[in-house]
Amino acid sequence: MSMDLSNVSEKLMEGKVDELKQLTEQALQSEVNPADILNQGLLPGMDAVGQKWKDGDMFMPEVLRCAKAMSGAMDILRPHLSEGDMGNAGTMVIGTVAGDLHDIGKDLAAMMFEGAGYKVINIGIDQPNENFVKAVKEHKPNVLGMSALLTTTMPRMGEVINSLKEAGIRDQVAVIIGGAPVTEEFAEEIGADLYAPNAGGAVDITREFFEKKSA
Ligand code: B1M
Repeated sequence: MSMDLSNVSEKLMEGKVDELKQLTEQALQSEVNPADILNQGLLPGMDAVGQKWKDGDMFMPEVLRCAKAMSGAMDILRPHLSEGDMGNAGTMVIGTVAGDLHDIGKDLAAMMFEGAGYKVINIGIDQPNENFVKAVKEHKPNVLGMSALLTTTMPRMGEVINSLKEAGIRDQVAVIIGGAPVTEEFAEEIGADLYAPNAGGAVDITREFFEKKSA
């Protein structure tokens, strides 16, 4: 069933946690395609939040509230997405590097990948280098995502890549990095495969990467 999902985006942008949950449940009960709820409701809402935040039209407490609303809606939607009509794009392990407690951008990226059909193993914040390597060995993902928000913790990303090489598993996984201080140049410097300035773009460039690889 099709439905105008702009109210889903609006409730998300207003950070209405409970109302957004109710709306998501109602949409599912009305047999709206779960992928549409995500792609036409939640993700455009979250994109708009990101833009407002960038433009200085929204402040951190509001952004946190919106992320909480997104997360609550995703808890309801997730079982329907994994069962349903979104293909299994692969597996992703994602985490924030050691010494770094920032998780909002990392969780947004995790949600975007989940929405794009990835099975996402989110190992959390402040993860020692060896935990990334351990998770790659254990879950055999095709994508490893790392997030860093501090200039002092960015070097951990290169160290993880070196540890993957030492473990002989670097070639098994595409490494994507992101976070406010991270740049394309830095990604090249440390030998990451991909860099994304935002969580939504991360999914697109990963998709392109695998398409080129298999062409
Ligand atoms: Co922190 N903090 N913080 N902080 N904090 C920053 C990052 C800072 C820029 C603020 C500032 O000084 N202007 C600064 C870093 C300076 C630097 O190193 N360059 C800073 C600092 C200094 C600190 C502390 C050291 C402060 C202190 O204690 N003196 C401390 C460090 C703690 C630690 O980590 N060890 C600290 C603590 C905290 C809080 C705990 C209070 C809180 C974090 C809460 C949480 O995450 N649960 C916090 C916050 C909220 C911020 C700011 C204000 C906002 C970060 C955020 O969530 N942004 C931040 C200032 C800023 O960024 N303007 C700041 C929203 C989020 C959606 O954006 O994470 O960039 P972001 O994610 C983006 C992209 O980067 C990208 O996608 C998202 C958009 O779609 N992205 C990826 C991120 N990860 C990705 C991964 C990908 C792909 C894309 O693929 C894997």
